Amino acid sequence: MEFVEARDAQHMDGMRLALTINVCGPWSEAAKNILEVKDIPYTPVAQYGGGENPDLVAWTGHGNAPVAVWENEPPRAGWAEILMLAERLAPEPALLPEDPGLRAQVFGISNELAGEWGFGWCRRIIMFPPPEAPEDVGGETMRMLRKRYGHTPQPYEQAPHRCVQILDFLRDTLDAQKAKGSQYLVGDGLTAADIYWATFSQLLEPMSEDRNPVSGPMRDAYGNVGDIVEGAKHPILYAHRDFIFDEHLTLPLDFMDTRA
Ligand SMILES: N[C@@H](CCC(=O)N[C@@H](CS)C(=O)NCC(=O)O)C(=O)O
Repeated sequence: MEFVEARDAQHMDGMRLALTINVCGPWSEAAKNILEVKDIPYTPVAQYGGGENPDLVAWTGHGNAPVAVWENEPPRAGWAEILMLAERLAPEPALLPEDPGLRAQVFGISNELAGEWGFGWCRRIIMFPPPEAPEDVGGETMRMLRKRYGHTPQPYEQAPHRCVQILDFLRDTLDAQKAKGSQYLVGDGLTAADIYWATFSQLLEPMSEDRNPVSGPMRDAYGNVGDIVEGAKHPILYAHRDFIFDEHLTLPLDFMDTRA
């Protein structure tokens, strides 16, 4: 991926999307996939994971990723705001159903995956040292990540149980949908909820390296979910994400910096 530095991207037109460089970040991957499904061209902007990202902060007010900046509109950093921006710029294909009940389901499921104390949030907490560990354990990157994402409404030890609760819920939802003849999480077509699960599922078990090039210690960290979450690796969750990637998204995942 041809990343552009924030200090240069801020002077460019169109859509600029800050993405964590060289990392398979599920929030970043989801934002990318939403734009790609809708054929919205974007300039990938480098965000350095766990870094201060001073140029990005000066430009957008945010130091993490993703951040979507369309022309000279206010930057969007939350998953729902990025989704709504994409829906506005390219209404088709819609990733939100028109029916308010189905729409609420898409927002609800997506928030269970991408919201605070959702699946992604809790999986990240599981990767952190325990809260009582000294601030400098794991170096500067870990210190920054704990500072940004270590605040939780419940104690850290609840995080694996929360992951299981969400994974069981997704399994039950997919089972019920299958019984109705649908392979999608909501209704009978692709929605944002499917994209969020396909991307966030990398934190349950990354796809094979030919599909997701995450490697080394990061691959281990993504797949080692611990005993409690291990029991919720339901086959239907993998079948769904493979279907979504094969039918609707681009493979292999592309998050590595290709600049010379
Ligand atoms: N603001 C996002 C969440 C973004 C988020 O959690 N980003 C993480 C993904 S691991 C990140 O940028 N981590 C690297 C960093 O903070 O430097 C949302 O609400 O959708």
